[in-house]
Amino acid sequence: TPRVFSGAQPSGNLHLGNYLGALRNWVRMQSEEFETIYCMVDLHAITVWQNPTELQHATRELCAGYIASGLNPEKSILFNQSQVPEHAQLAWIFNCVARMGWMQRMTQWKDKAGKNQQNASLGLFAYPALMAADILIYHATHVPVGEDQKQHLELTRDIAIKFNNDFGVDFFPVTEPVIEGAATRVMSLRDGSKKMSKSDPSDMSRINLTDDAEAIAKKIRKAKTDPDALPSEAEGLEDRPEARNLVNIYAALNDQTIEQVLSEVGGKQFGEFKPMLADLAVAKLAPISTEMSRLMGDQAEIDRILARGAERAREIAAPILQKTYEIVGMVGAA
Ligand code: AQP
Repeated sequence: TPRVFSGAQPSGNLHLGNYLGALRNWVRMQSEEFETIYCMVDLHAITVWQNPTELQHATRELCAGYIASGLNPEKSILFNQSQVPEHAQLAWIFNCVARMGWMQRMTQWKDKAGKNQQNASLGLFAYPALMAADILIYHATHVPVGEDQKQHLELTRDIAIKFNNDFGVDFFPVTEPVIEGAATRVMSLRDGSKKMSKSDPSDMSRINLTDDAEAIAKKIRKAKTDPDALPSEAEGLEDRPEARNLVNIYAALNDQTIEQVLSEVGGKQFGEFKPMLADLAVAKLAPISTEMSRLMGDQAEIDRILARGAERAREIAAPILQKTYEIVGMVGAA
């Protein structure tokens, strides 16, 4: 069976972008057809400063968010990255395979490091090599992610290909990105040119999976829009990024196409459309948020799920790391 791997950073609250762009697809792939492995990538989170107490809380809450969204720890392997040391071990090998120039071209690096690259962590620069290790330590072939991760997945393929070439082996698979659904790039509610993200300082820019009905309604009511009515055709959304984003979110939450949505709401003002969107978002997200807080009531159970997941993950990862060491020529590996 083909193997699926993906993950999210415990660097803040899970938001609607994570849910529509990633999590929902992870749940869909949890089937007879695939073996599914989903990680909380805490080693990635610390590439920028994380308060240790908050990191612990965010990691457990992320696990609760995975389960509340529909991931089943019996069907999928759910675990925390740092509890499977093989990720960091393989990442070191990949640091030695990947080239500085490849990393320098990454748009996430450029965006997150900003103008002061000299002051960014070395880990932030090497982020994509660790991500390649996350995927390839399981020989995963399918990686469901949002649009923003496309470039990192191409780099994962480059690393696999270069490793195989350098050592004359056919060992690491070339992975396929799975970027699917109506909302592969959900934008900020405050700025239609920026993606919704955990690290945006404005909480009004995103809908968190932990938000209650009132907070969701308020954020949608205050979302940036333009003064025009909604168009009845998709072309009418061109050059209207905020309007397009809200229609897109509606379509994704309601499992409809943009065209279907516009045939129903075309001509309406935002004053009328926003409450419809808020009701829909509350209906879809409130059960997740309720389940998350229930799960967070028993942290020992979450820790048990993570420990069990790490054990199962290591059963797959350890032999692949050993084989990698052997290929590279490390004494004691074979
Ligand atoms: N806005 C989004 N729309 C669709 N998919 C998204 N993803 C993230 N944002 C959107 C997808 O969610 C998965 C987990 O990604 P992450 O943990 O890196 O989340 P983030 O919110 O992107 O986190 P940060 O800390 O705010 O990082 P930056 O700002 O650097 O992106 C991934 O599959 C991602 O594609």
